[in-house]
Amino acid sequence: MKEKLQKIREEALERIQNSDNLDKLNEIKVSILGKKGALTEVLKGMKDVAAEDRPKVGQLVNDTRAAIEEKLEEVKKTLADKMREEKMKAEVIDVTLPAKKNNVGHRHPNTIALEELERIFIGMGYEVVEGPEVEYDYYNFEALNIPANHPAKDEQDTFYINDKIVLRTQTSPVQVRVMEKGKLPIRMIAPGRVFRSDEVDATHSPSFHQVEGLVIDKNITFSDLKGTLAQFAKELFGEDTKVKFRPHHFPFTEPSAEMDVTCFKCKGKGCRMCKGSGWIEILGCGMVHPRVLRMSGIDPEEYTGFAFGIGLERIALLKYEIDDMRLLYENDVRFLKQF
Ligand code: 2U9
Repeated sequence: MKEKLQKIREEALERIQNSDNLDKLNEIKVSILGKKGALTEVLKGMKDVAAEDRPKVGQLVNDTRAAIEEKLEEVKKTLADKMREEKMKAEVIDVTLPAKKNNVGHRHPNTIALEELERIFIGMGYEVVEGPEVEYDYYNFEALNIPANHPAKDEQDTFYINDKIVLRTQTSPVQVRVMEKGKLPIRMIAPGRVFRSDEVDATHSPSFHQVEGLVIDKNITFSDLKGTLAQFAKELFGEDTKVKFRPHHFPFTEPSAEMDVTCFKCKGKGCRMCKGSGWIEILGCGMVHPRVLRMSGIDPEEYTGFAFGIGLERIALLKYEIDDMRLLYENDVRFLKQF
């Protein structure tokens, strides 16, 4: 028995010592100390040992087990240390490598232009109000003095949901809804998406954005309109920007005008940007038509107002010298990351 234990011990210690990974070490442990392990088999044979020898043999078995366990622990620690060291070596960080480039998102040119317009008008005391994109025909046309036979109402120009509901063709319905509430004076801008049944090309899209403005108070005159929009143009395009107003026609304003600014690229000399004229058209405007005021419950004898409409994409294209509106809708990252 003694020799047998001695043999188990020697063999085990040697195998443990030679084991080169933790899995193998565990296999060895099971093969010696496990249920069917060599040492366990010896223990099972204890019943055949003479009673007087049992304490001695028992002691020997315990010593053998302790020696093996101690060796197992020792080698396990050595192997774990070795593995950790190898892992550390493999994972060494080269701090001289160039840093990984993080892609940062960019604001869309429309968003940049909108935030700029909002900043300017908020600075002048205007409120920003939004409203529904799906509108009643009444708010989109009738309340704005656009008659039933007006070409804008044609199915060619307007997306109809049914005979009473449309996709708004302008953000003016938002202003009508504010006027109806009856809280005066009004100083507001209504930015948002609008829809027109246009073919897509470099300057048209079936869905684009407007920023419309409305001011209503006692004694508002065309001078207020001119002063406000001239100041707006200076803030948007630079202090040396001049404006001019050309007579125009809109059903919802009377008189109506279009406003041009001196070309910010050539300062009025004439270039490709302004098609040689020195002027660039940027918005439509006018004094709110008395019928529009009356329809929303405002007395045109007591209150007057002015309104304007700006195409947001037009401002973005001009400011960033982009020559095709379609680039604004494709959302190609290579295009967007320039802004
Ligand atoms: C109310 C009364 C009047 C809004 C106005 C324009 C002139 C205008 C165009 C600019 C470029 C549309 O996007 S565009 O094609 N808009 O020229 N819009 S006055 O007038 C209003 C609005 C609301 C109650």
